[in-house]
Amino acid sequence: MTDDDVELEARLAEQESFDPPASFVDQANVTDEAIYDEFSENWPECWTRAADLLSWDSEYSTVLDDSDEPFYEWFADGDLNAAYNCVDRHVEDGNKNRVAIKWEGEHGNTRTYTYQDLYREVNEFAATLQELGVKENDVVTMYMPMIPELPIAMLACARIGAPHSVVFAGFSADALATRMNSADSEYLITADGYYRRGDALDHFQKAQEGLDNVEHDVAASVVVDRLGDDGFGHELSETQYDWDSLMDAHRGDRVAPVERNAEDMLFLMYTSGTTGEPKGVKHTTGGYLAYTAWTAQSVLDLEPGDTYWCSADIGWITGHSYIVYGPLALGTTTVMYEGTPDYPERDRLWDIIEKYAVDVFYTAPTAIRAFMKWGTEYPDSHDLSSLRLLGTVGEPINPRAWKWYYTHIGHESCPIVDTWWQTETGGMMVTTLPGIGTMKPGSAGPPSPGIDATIVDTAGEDVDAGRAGYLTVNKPWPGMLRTLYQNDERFIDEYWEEYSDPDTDEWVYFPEDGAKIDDDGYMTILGRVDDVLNVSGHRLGTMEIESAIVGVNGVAEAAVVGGDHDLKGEAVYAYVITEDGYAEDEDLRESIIKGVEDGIGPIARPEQVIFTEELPKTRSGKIMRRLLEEIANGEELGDTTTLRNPEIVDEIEAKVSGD
Ligand code: 6R9
Repeated sequence: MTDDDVELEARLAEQESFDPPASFVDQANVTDEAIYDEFSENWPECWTRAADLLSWDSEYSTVLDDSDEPFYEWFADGDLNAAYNCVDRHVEDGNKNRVAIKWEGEHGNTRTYTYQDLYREVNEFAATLQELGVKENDVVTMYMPMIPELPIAMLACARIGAPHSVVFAGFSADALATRMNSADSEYLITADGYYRRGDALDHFQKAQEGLDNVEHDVAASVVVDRLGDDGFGHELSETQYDWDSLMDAHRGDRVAPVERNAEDMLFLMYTSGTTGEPKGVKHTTGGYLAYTAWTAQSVLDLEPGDTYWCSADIGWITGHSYIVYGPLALGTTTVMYEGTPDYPERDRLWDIIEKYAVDVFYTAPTAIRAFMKWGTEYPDSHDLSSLRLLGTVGEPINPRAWKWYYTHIGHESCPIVDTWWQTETGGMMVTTLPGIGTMKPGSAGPPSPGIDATIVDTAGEDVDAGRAGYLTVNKPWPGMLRTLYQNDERFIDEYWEEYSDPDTDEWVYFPEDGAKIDDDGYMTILGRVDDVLNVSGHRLGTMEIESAIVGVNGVAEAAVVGGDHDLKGEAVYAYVITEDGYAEDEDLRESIIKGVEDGIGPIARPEQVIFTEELPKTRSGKIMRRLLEEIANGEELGDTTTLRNPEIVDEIEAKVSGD
């Protein structure tokens, strides 16, 4: 580091708040603080402002129907089509030649889709889906890498009113089968493979293993040929079709967008919860699209002429809302990248930003921590002056990482939005608005306009500033999940039971995050308070990992907790009891790791497997996870007096610390 750098770091280390630069404010979409009052005074009618960003086939007459709480309905008697809103209307508005998707493959090969190109491909794939027998309301599963065929397939589904269920390509074959079974999905769109750090990966093999475990008949699968000559030569069965051949047969076909009711399902997205079964979060057409378009406009400050890049994977909610639906609804150019940030070099992302002159960049703290570790020479070797705004999502960002991002990527001239939200919320909920709010590194900011969020204690009373409590949302919002797929009961149990009061008919949404608030109403998110881990910004249930581990031959019992990790935020620690007759050896450790990779995916791979004779349990037989977490973190241990077997704690601790 130069002397200037040292001086800069010292100055920034002291600074606790930052105002958005005037150059940004001058051009921002939202700059008047009065928006907060406007939304709260006119709630719920304020949400017409979001709905007005869309084109409706028939106008809605009520904004919010709350006659059957918590099964809220938004814009309920309106009709619209999401694909029409994300594609056709931009073509009709004279913007057919504007770029919709800029795709960058891992090897540097690129593809550009104008809105006209996207219109053509979405229509042709919609015709293909119809030919395969897909009807309105059939759930179509997608298990695809980051290639343009993924958003094309999603939008083609939206065009014909078939909800999609996208399964992250890094998830295992088992995870695919579980999700297809749960959604009774008879159609799969997948790919032969993709590239990772220069290697061709065989994705079709995994998809095939998943299909083998689907309990019902699968009517058709479509396979994109991504690898060409690098492919693995798999034969397609009678119900498996090659994407290109199908598309060739439908060249020039057009399919009229189906009028969907605002409350009709747009997609399902499975996410982790406290039990082993992933939850099928249901999002609808009107509320979700209005909410993602509105937040993309007000928080990401997107405008049609922008080139915008969100480096998430479309397999997660962030990619659904802020690579596909929000940006395309606004007519923006959205960038998609297939590979990893460090291939072929650690400057790949900065190279892409420079190459496409990206205006707005949205990424995750786990990535920022890796960039920091790699050093400033990588971003410094690129011209990043096109950037106007930066964003983060997925986990808390510590002030040091925030300041690094602000200085070395934003060069002190881009505001940062630290956006708290969830799969279930559909879009951003707690964040500053970049043209208005003072930013405080480490704190996401106030609830967005129209979002009534508070931080409460276990009794539901507001906590004082500075004290830790639980984040709650007291009023519904258009982007919210409507239910868990075919499981209304679990929907109520998981999100509403905790803080709602049926006597007064007050319904409160509980996201299962801890948080605190300061005197200015800024919220700092402290992390999950349930058994959900956040590994590199990816949401994983401890129960899912445990059930993968106990499925391994030789394992009797397992407890999984999260331990602090410099880069991943949290890492998986697995405490394992072996069955009698099995050695606690390297072979078993490897089988356990493989069991987790096969059951969930490599992202859930345990950082450490710790064999133990017993797990610390309370007298009533509950595993004391808190202690296991403290051990993983090398922290001083809390109270062990309620344990049935306190002596085991020292033994486990010695194993983890290597003493
Ligand atoms: C969008 C997304 C949701 C969980 C959420 C919280 C954590 C997300 C955050 C954040 C602190 C932020 N989270 N954004 N924590 N600051 N800005 O990530 O959805 O995968 O469902 O995860 O992620 O714990 O509850 P999802």
